[in-house]
Amino acid sequence: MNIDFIGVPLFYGCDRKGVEKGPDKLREKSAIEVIRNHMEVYDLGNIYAPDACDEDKFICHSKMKYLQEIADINTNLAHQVYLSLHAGNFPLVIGGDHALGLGSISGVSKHFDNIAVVWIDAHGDINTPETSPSGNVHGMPLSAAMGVGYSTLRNLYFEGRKVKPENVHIIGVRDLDEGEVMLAKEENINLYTMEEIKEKGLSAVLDKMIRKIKGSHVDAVHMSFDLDAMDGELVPGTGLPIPDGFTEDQVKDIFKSLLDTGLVSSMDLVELNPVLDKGDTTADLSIELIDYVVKTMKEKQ
Ligand code: B3U
Ligand code: MN
Ligand code: MN
Repeated sequence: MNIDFIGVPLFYGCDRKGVEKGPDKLREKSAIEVIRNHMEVYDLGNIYAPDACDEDKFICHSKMKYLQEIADINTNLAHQVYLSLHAGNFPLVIGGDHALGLGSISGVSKHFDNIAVVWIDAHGDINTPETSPSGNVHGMPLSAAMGVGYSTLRNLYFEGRKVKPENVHIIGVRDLDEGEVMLAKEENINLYTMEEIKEKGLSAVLDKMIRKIKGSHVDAVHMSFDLDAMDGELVPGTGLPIPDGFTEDQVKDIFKSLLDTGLVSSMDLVELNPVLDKGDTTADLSIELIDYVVKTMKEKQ
């Protein structure tokens, strides 16, 4: 299996510039060479992101910023991810903000019959235009992937739901909006909060999640990693660092447990903002985590 490195220079989902520089920053930091130490890799370049005018951001929808741009970029990403999987490769999608998660999931969902999504994040990203406090679409991709929210997003790439809510696992969460709490309950989403992890320990929580994933008879797991899942001190180069997050070792434990299932088909790494970074702290950490994932995948082969 080869790795397909796919950049998504998208900031429209968080409405804060800098995050679109993530993919090129990681290339500069030798991401491709680091991956190639373990596995063959193809750099598929960046998905085209059209320029948009700040004043026009609500032109398509009064409660969602840059809806059309995000939908167009995500549709192209979905197709790229689908083609990558179809060729027998592992799409590694580098953001850019987390709105791209919808494109990734859509591509994975077209290729496989029944998928699980593990969303590693301080946030739920299951808002809808009605519950969102910000209008930022990076807070909405996972609900759209489950078939909840506005039609343009729900029906991206192909019509209807991309993942069943009971196959959605959100881990590391510690900043949910009110509407998100309600939706998680209504839809029976699996939430593994930081509170629960502190109380029971990460390995007990991971055991529970892995058991559930294995019992759900999915044919693939998409792993979507938002850097803000980590402790705010470790990731200054992300939009809004939040305290009480994961350590580097904990994130590696999550990756390892998932990769050990042999089900992980694809991965996102998102919300690296090189402009906000202190030195290259967050970029270097991202490289270390990519190295770890690919090394672990190689050992499994
Ligand atoms: N839940 C809030 C904040 C947020 C979501 N994702 C990030 N921040 N990074 C919202 O705007 O939906
Ligand atoms: Mn996120
Ligand atoms: Mn987040």
